Amino acid sequence: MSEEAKKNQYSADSIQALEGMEHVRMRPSMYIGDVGTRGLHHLVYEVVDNSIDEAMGGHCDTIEVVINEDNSITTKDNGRGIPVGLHKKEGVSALEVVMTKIGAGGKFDKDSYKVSGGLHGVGVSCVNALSSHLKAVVHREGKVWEQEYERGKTMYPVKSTGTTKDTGTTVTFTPDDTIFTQTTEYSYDTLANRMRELAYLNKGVTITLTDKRNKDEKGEFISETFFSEEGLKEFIKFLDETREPLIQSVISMEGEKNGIPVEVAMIYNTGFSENLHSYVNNINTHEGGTHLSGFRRGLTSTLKKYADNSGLLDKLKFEIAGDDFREGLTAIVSVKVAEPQFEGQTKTKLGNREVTSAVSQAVSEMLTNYLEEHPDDAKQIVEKVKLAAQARHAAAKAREMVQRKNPMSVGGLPGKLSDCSEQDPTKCEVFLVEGDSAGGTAKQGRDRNFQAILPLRGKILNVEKAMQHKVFENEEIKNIYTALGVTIGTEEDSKALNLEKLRYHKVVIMCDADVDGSHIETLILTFFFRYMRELIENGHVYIATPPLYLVKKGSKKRYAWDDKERDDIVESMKGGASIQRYKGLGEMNAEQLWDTTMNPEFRTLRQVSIENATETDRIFSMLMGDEVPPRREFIEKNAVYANIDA
Ligand code: 0RA
Repeated sequence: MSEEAKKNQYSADSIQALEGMEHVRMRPSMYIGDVGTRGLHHLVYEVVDNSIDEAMGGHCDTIEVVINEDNSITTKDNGRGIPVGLHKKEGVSALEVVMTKIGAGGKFDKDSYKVSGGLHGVGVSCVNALSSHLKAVVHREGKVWEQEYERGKTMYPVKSTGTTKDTGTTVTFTPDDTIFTQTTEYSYDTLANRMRELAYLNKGVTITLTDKRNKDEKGEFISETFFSEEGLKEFIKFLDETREPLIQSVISMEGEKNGIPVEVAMIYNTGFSENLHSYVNNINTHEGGTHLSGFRRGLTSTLKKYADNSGLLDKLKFEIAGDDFREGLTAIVSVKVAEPQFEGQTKTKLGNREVTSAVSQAVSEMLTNYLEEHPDDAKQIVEKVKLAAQARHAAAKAREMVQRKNPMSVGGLPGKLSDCSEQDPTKCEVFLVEGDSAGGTAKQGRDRNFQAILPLRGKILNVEKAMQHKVFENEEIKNIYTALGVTIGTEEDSKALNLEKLRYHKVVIMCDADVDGSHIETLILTFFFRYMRELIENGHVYIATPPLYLVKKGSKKRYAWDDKERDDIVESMKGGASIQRYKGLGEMNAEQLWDTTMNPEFRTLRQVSIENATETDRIFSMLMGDEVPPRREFIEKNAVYANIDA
């Protein structure tokens, strides 16, 4: 190539790179999912993932994440440092290529478990494109190198600013507020949950998180260090902390099967729910996939074989089903797959066929050994399976009742439901209201065209503590199923929720703004989380926010949702204002309820989403489970919705 041609080639490539970066800025959601809170936090995960990659390759053991005072983020690792030498094809430093070229990925070696597809693994260049400013500092080859960027555009060529004995990469970025228009404020808890999870998933790596925006009582920055020596074994204990163990030890294994690194940990508790968590390359695969199928297969076949041989199930009159082996089971499956294929609605379902048998074999070997070495535990587990099978028979009958009712016929709808007249579910809303009296007010206040009211009697069943058949037999819960028109069982999955006939696309929980109200709200959310998770995942669940105060002066009336707002209003009224505190929905008349809480023009609905299913699961079991102390501690420390980003 002539010099002239080379120059043209270079500028053509850099134009392409620029276009890539421009494209990220034009369509950020394509790369990071959304530009709300989730996307904002995703930027941090993206950079940290690269450091974790270094750690997985054995090149790094410490990662520091700092939320700076101005909500910019600094991540620092002691990996090899991003290469700074000339990138032959691009004609600039490799650092610049990694930072400004979409799809350059980062690693030039193919054998790292870098995630393609899904949300992670889009590259640090994406973070750069979506930051108003980013600075990369690399310690490598005895020198300190740096480069800065503005909205992804290089400000100056990579320069050396000093010497060093260390290696590693430090990235400081400020999310662009013209992209993240909703918020650029980082949540410490959200980041802490992810860093904790990463520490468990990558044992031996120390991850610290520091919040420079806040100081504690001692005048020190809030900071936590996450480190796990035993990985999943400790993760399981953390997840099941508030459940009563059935067996004392964690059953776990770590190894490679058919070239696929597999890690599994499981424990049985005395509860009834099944809590399976699965990860691929450190990403939580909410929708499961081939690795989870492999786990189930290995578990079922091994336990079945053991139970049959042991003769413990001889007197049982019916077949044991797969589900029976998983009651009271908490398990984590983590695999590393070189080229993962992600499928499903949220692209969190692993599709790679070869993974099923790898995991299944790993689980069989692990469990066979364990059962042989721990006959007492084995007996406990089999006894529990037997009980589960018996309970399942009772539940199947109760569930049939829920399934059989046809919600489309008016006759099938619950008597307590005041339905709306609109037939198009996308336009319809249903309010689940605590108590008959508030239900009455809501019924008068609503717009009957598109708003339906379902009053619930007092506290609904705590599903966290109830066996399945009790849940399906519960009147209030049956009413929710029939009113919503959702049934259990699809062609693919007999336990999946069928939302095809969902009658309202907005399901609004409306409770008093007091302690009792929030308890009831939590009970309903627990039910949705355990039995109708798809409803939450598809964005159908909302929480209404009734005001706390009415401030009046003469004929002037204004509502306040918190103390500050109340004080501001009182001040703006310049004396003589009276304050009424609403203790419950019942104290409002129909018109007030409509104006403040139900009218789509003025109300605020909080949409419920699941930010981190693993953490949410732990919190529900803590809040609603048996052990009181952790619950009290949690309630004292946090609001109830710490992890339900509503
Ligand atoms: C490209 C190649 C190599 C490492 C990295 C990128 C790298 C990226 C990030 C981002 C944050 N921390 C990071 N650490 C490393 C391989 C380096 C080599 O072969 O020496």
